[in-house]
Amino acid sequence: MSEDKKLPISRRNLLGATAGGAALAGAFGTRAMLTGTAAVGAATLATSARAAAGAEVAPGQLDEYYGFWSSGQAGEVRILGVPSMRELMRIPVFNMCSATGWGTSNESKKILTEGLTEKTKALLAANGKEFPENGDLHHPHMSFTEGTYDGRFLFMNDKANTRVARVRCDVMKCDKIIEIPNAKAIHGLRPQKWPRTNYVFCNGEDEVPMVNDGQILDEPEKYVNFYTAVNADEMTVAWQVMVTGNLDNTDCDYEGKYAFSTSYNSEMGMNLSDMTESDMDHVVVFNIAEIEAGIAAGDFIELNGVKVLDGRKGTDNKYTRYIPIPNNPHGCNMAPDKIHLCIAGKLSPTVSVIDVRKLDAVFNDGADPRSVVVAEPELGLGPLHTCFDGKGDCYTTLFLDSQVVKWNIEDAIKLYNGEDVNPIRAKHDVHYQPGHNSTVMGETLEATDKYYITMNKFSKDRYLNVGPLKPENEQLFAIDGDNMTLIHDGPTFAEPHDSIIVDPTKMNIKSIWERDDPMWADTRAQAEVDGVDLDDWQESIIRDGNKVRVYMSSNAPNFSLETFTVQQGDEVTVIVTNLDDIDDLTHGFTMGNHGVAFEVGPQATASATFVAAEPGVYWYYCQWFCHALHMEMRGRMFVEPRAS
Ligand code: K7E
Ligand code: CUA
Ligand code: CA
Repeated sequence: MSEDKKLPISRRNLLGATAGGAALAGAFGTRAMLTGTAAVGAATLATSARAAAGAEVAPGQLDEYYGFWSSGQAGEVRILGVPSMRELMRIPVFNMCSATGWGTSNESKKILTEGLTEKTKALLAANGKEFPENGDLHHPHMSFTEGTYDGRFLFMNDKANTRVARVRCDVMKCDKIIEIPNAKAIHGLRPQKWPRTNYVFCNGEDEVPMVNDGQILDEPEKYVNFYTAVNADEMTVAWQVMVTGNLDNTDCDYEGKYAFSTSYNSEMGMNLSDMTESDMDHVVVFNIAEIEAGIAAGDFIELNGVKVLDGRKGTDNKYTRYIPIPNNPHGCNMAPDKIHLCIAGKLSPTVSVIDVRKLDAVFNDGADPRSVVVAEPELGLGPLHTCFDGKGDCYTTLFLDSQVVKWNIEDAIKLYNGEDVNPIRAKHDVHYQPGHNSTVMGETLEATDKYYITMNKFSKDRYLNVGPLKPENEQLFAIDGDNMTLIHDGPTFAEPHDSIIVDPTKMNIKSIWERDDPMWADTRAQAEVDGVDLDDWQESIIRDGNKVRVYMSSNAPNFSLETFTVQQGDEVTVIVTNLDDIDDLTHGFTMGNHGVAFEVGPQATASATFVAAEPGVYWYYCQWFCHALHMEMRGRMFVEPRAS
């Protein structure tokens, strides 16, 4: 290569073929490298290390664990096998899905629209939409019973449109989505851990006027923020607490007493310099029993149908306490020792450790809020999130350092008390800029030291160039013993934001739908009115004014209707019931040129409605490969010209 054709300096050029920021760090001696493995090229390491760690998943072999992944601005949940990291399924939630018809089928549209406020419905209608077609899904978390996952539901937030959704784990489909009134930009979300998930705690990130009707605009001193408890069984808002400052991430204890939320904008600043002005922000602590007593005593205002309590700073209230924490804190993670809450400092290189047993005194005896902080170790630059191995060690991501730091809570407490100990056990480079991280069952009382996943925001020059938009990157480590061994390193599409890793023994997943599943209860009720038996072979075309309901069954490789005829301008609803009851035999229904396609799983019923606006012959077909004669599984819709 001639001098003038030299590539620009990049990590790859600097290091040769096996990229690794680890080697870079080692070569320049800028970071404490406490593990021996990190300096080896990541790609070669992963293959051999996987075998050594006993984490090989041969073709056809099942993974040890389920991983439930968020997808950030892609709006869906993904199911991965851990440790193979094979993507097993995608669950559309806040996005539109071409494959499954989420956002197109009547069943999904009902879920996407019914939980919206009237104001949002009107706003969307003015923009030609029935529901938001995007979402920003950050935090997927499973329902709990007595401190561990119970396999019933997953809950997740949509920051973009202030929503909370629930996924049924028996069929891995979303069954409820609600918009949270009053709050703006639901970000942090956690299910109650004890005694069970009666509440899903979630918080708005953005501050707005208490009544946001345009009367107050650029008067930030009149803005508030709302902490919300959703009734997890009914998917309704149980209560809200108004707070001072914004709210970022949330978690709760293992006793059902307290919930917590970080605030990076205690300043109530409206621009970057104002939001980062103060050395200390805070964590808000919510006292669940006092809030419930306040509701019972009528100490609330009703705002857009929600009971709202006043927990603002400076008011003499029993509902909240504000614990000063340095500096724009982010992650909020309750340790499985039931005692320690870890607050990541973000702009501060520290993690603040709160002993939740000391909170009673702050609420009841006026103890200094800072007295609950029992350790504040300096761990590195940009601490964002912490996860746990169940043995007293923590893993905290360092965004700016592109590292994970393993550290010990008890030693951090000793250091805080003046003892000469180093709580840091190891630092390991990750590629690059990690956000969330997870261990197996790590946010439950059954946390393990089995695997550790780090979800990194940048892949930079790590993969073949795919254009200006690069993939993100995630890395899986085996963490049993004292080592961290990299066993997977791979790109992901936007955005591996957060994940949980779940023991399959917690799950109870169906392989075939129940015929009377509530997902299509409305359709079943309509079929009864129409005199159609959804459980039997169907060839019924019901006309109801200009509405036409077309009932058909599928049985590989046939639809029960090879043709049906409607009139130009009819509103046509096609209802397909898949009478196949064989594992993995999904059909679909795609109506050509009408923007209609949906999945019909074994024993499921699904439907979509469209207007047959233009006369002609239109083919419909099954879009899920179901049989050797799958291509032949098709039929014609005749649209007769309107009689003039
Ligand atoms: Cu979970 Cu990014 Cu939404 Cu941290 S937040 S990274
Ligand atoms: Cu049925 Cu393809
Ligand atoms: Ca701040």
